Amino acid sequence: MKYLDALIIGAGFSGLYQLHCLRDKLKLNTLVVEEGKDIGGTWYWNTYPGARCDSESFTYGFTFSEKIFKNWTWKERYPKQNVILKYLKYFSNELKLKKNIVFNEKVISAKYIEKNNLWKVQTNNKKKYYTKYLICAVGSLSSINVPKIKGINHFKGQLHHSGRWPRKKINFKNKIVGQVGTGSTGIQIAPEIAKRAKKLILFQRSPNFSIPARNRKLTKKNIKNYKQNFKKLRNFLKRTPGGHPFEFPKKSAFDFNETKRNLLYEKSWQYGTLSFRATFNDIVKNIKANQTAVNFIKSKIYSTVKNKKYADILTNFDHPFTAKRPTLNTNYYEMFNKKNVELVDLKQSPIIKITKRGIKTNKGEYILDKIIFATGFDALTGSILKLNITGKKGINLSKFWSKGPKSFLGLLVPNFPNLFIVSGPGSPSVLTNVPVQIEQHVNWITNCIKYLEKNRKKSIETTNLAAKKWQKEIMNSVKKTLFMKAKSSWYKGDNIPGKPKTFLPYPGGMPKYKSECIKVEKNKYKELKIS
Ligand code: N01
Repeated sequence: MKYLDALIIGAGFSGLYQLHCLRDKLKLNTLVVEEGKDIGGTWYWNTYPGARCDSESFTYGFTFSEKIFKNWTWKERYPKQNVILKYLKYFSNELKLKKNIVFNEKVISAKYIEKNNLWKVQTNNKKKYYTKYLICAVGSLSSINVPKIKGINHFKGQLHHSGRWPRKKINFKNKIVGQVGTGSTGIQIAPEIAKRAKKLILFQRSPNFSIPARNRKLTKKNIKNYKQNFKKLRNFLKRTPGGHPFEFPKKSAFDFNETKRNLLYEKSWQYGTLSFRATFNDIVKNIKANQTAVNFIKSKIYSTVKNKKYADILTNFDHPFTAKRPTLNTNYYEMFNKKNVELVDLKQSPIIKITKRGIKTNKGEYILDKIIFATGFDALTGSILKLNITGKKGINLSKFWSKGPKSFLGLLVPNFPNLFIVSGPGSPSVLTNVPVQIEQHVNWITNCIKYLEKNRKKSIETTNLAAKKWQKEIMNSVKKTLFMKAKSSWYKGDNIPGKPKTFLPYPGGMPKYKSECIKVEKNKYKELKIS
């Protein structure tokens, strides 16, 4: 049994920075409990072939310390999974974080003991911790979604989910591989598997929009430039809606004739990065402007993919561009010109079951050596609810969120005093370049705890009213976007059977969100309950 000031669950980006802030700035007795064998969070688990971040490397890290920022050098435009892990190890070594982290320990429950104002946290190793503050830093995309397909346990070959990729290298040589899922992950894995396997059969349920990443080595000039402009870059990232190094222009798609518009799209297409969506200011909010982007992307797919049937399947979009998370790719569309790649349209021929030998659709059985599920996550709420958290009066979080997550700013939950969530539902989280949002969140939590400690307060809790108002703000903000026009998306919880259907992240942009957070802090948390 151990008594702590603060216990943080998870040793990814958020847990590591939160540990530094609470331990080193506030001098609190702090511990991180991590399920994995090492630090990294998302980047510890997602080791699948081709795993790389879609954010540009020089923006994908912490900016609170100029020294830490400048002493690390990103060498490619987009960082590979193992490079991000190296970066986090560098970060952790610089701040000597590991000594306050326990690994291989999974939190199985957390219960608020009202009479002592303490959280009792239990782990799978039968360890018990008592802590004043409990911080969930479990990541938005951690709880994997393995679809419940009939017969899944009967398959005799190997079956892997991208989010729990084995550490041991998998041999694809001479193998027939089936891959289910064509989101950000699937679009990264497939071209890598196609290079190595005898055959790749890709099972697509819905096509996703994908823009060429155009990864490259950073030149010495690029590196010097981003380091020299550290302060400017930091301020810029914090000012933009998504924490990315691009802004939306003033011009609408309709300020140009079709020829000029397509020339501008072509320029963005050649440039790569997630900034394609910012070619014009109205792509993400006006359905007609959006359609011009859709038409351009479709024309690119048709000019790349030689097999017309495949091009038709890949362009059969059921959502506007950006209504679901748009993806970046390296040779994804080009891959369909390879002889060893087959595309199966699950809209035409749905999977009936998994057999001993492979995948059976209503058009026949595909014999496979391996199946890869790139089927995503129970996003934003899944990893938090798995912790089995019980607040005041025995209220269980799963029950309290049974109709969707209720929180204030995604940070605090009514009935759950001194529980803080980093990048949780109700915060901009997955709609941003996540480390930028994490830094803002952790700073807010740290200031809040500092206030409580300085004023010798026992606890802080949000009210139901504040949570309701925030939920209303989320719903009002989402109306100004195209997100709800996606038939099915994990942003709305559609991918998990039985999950409440509600828009999960805050879509109003980081500057607006941040100003709300600052208001609460400046107001000395008056709209919250402090005792
Ligand atoms: O997961 P997804 P992901 N039968 O949920 C399909 C971040 N990320 O791991 O679209 C058949 O997006 C599903 O089909 P449909 C990023 O934020 C970032 O790819 O629901 N298919 C879809 O094609 C991203 O958005 C990076 O019809 C089934 C796919 O599986 C988030 O993580 C890299 C199915 C799931 O796509 C999640 O991405 C990777 C079924 N039963 C991830 N169930 C970078 O920064 C699901 N699917 C690069």
